[in-house]
Amino acid sequence: MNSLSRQRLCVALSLAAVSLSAFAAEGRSGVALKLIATNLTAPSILTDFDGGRVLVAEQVGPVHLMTPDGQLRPFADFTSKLKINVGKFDERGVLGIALHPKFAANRKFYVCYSAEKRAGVPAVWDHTMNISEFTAQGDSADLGTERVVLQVDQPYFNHNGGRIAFGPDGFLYLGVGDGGHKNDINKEDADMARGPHGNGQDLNTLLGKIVRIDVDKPAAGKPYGIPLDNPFAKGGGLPEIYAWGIRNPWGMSFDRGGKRELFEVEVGQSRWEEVNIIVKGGNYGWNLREGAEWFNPKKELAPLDKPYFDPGPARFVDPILVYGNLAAFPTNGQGKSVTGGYVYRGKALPQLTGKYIFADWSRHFSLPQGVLFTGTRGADGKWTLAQLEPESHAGQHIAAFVWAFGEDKDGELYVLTNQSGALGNKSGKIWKLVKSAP
Ligand SMILES: [Ca+2]
Repeated sequence: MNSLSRQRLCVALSLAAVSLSAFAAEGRSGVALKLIATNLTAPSILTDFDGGRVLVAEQVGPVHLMTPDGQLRPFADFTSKLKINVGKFDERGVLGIALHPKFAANRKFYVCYSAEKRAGVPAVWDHTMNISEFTAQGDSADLGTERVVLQVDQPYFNHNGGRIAFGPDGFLYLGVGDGGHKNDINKEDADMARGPHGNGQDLNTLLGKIVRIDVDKPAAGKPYGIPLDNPFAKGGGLPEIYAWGIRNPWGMSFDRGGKRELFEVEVGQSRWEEVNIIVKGGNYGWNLREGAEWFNPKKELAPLDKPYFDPGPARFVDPILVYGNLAAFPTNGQGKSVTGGYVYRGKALPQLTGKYIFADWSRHFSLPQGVLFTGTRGADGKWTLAQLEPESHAGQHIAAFVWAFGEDKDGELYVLTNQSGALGNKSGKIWKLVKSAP
């Protein structure tokens, strides 16, 4: 291991050793979770719509308009368009929604969802992820207005990513997972039909990438255009690629303040959960690196002391934060699967301003034990992790699976949860982060 890698490893391990009780000792958070809506399955998206209302999507298909007091009315229903196992654990479904930057004028919005395989996809592959444009009419959307913008074929049901967001540059960003199964490597030689994998470092697939496209200027026979300064706009890789080395981006959002940075989280394999700031042309390491370690794709709990294969002159972008996965660190780990959130820019909770608010899905695969976190950038640019312990839900977890976060027009944040960790019942809830009672 070279000295730089050793230094990174030490940073990562020291972060993992910080105990939850140490965070709690910092005192009251001043934050509470206020229950806004119930009776949902797995609420996967909450995003601003208009007139103080937000769009709320359930991963299993229904999309609602929600008023500030939690009243829901139907907006659209993707149920019939999905390939999904309702009732089971599933990473497919309605995965991303973003309004066009000029939505007020053109009423266009974009949805990323898991569809049946398109023609020509090998039979052994699982599904096709569609990113489609729709046009709202009043307070509902006719799915017949669909214009498919981009399709990504998926070999497995898991690691889809599918979060989408418009950047301050007006382009649409999409996080795509590595294709699934595990380790970004084929599970056995007999299964080579799903590819040799190594998708994260392969610049000729959109799997394992952050993608950036221009939905307003279709060009070169495609339903979208390529921003001129995309890293491979002139060759060397697929022109849609903005950043690579990505595993499973379950969370991607632009900071609405500061430098408008793009925050992304990487659900890890077995040892490290990550938070990244995505930069153009950045290589985020997967599957050569997990967190700050050299990853071993053949034995995921045993990191290597050198890269699994020679990355050549590749330079990797370090995560801004990591925490240990309980699978590898049963005493010092802090969760199982990171859920991305937002940089807080609202007014109600000034103590959170500028912090990245996110979560771990649950400390237990079958029990609801999600944990909220803050990431804080220090004066030296380094980030520190702390548990965010709502006074309404004191303790090591909030007694729910944390499916997603949402943000309204005021920059206030919402936590989207359910009690099953699967897509089966109506235990899903929406909570707003509010000031706690004095
Ligand atoms: Ca990484």
